[in-house]
Amino acid sequence: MVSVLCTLALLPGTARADNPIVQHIYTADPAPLVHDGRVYLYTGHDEDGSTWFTMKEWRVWSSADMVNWTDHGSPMSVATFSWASKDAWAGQAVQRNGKFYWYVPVVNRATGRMAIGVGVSDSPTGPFRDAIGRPLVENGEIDPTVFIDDNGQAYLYWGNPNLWYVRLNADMTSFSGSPTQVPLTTAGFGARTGDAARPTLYEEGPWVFKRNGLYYNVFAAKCCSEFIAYSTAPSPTGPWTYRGTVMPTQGNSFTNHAGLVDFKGGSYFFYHNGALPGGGGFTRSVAVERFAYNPDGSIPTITMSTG
Ligand code: FUB
Repeated sequence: MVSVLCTLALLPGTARADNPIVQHIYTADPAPLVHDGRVYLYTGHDEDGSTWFTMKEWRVWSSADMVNWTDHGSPMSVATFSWASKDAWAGQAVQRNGKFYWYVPVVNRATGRMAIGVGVSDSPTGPFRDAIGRPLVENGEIDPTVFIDDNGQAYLYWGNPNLWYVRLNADMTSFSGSPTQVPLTTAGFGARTGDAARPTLYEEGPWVFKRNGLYYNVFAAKCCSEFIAYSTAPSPTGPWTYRGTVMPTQGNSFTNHAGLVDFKGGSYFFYHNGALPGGGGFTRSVAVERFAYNPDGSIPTITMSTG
C-alpha cells in the first residue's frame, strides 16, 4: 500500500495523496510515465455516471514523491482530433527524442468505429496536437499500449476482443506493414469458461513492458467483473505464457485497467475502481499500490487498499 504522508486540501491544481489519487473528479484508465524525476499520470475522465461511458477528454497529473500530485488539467481531448467524434478511452504516452507521443482510442466520425490516434507535444503536460491529422490505426479495436525496446524498436499493442501489434517506425507516428494479430492461446492468456467466442482470459487494456530481460503483458481479464492478469514472453512478439492474477476482481467497477512503473526504488501498480462516493462502472477513480516483484520476476497478488 502507498504510505500516506500527508493529505492535501482539495485546492485547484492539487490532488489528494491517498487513494484514490484524484478525489474531486472521476478518473479512469491510468497510464503512468516516468520522466525526469517525476511520474506523469495520464488518465481518462468519467464525466457522467449514467448508463455508459461519458468521456470527452484526457487529463494529466504528476508527482515527484507519489504522495503529492499536481493537476495539469486536460491537454488533449476528442476535439484535438478533427476526425474524431467521441469516446476518449484508454491510452498511453511515451517519450522519444524530446517529444511525447500519446496513443489513444477514439471513435472515427467517418466510420463510427474505434480508431487509434496519436497526439504529440514537446512537454509531458502538453498541450498535445494531432500528430498526423488522421487515425494511425483503424480496425475498430481499443486500448493502445506503447513500448520501446532496448534496441530502439517501438511497438504499439492494442485490442478488444483480439490482441494486435505493429512495429512503429522511428518517427513514432507511422508503421510498416499490416497489424499482426497475436494468437490468443490458453497457454498464453489463460482459459475462460462459458464464452465460446472468447476462450482465453484476455479482454482488453494490455500494458507491455520489459524488466530484467523479460517481457510482460499485464491486461484486463474476463469482462464484466474484470480482474488484472499477466503473461510473459522472451521477446516483445511472444510466445506469451500465462502467469496468473495480479489484482483480483474488487472495487465496485466492472472494468479495471493496469499501468506499472518503477520509480525511485519502488514498483508501482496503477489501476482504477469505483471507490469514491457516487463511484461505479462509469464513475471510476485511479489509484496506486506500491509492490515488490518476487525474486523470480513474477508479480505478487496485489489487492486494492480502497474500494
Ligand atoms: O474507459 C473506457 C474503457 O473501459 C477502456 O478503454 C477500457 O480499458 C475500460 O477501462
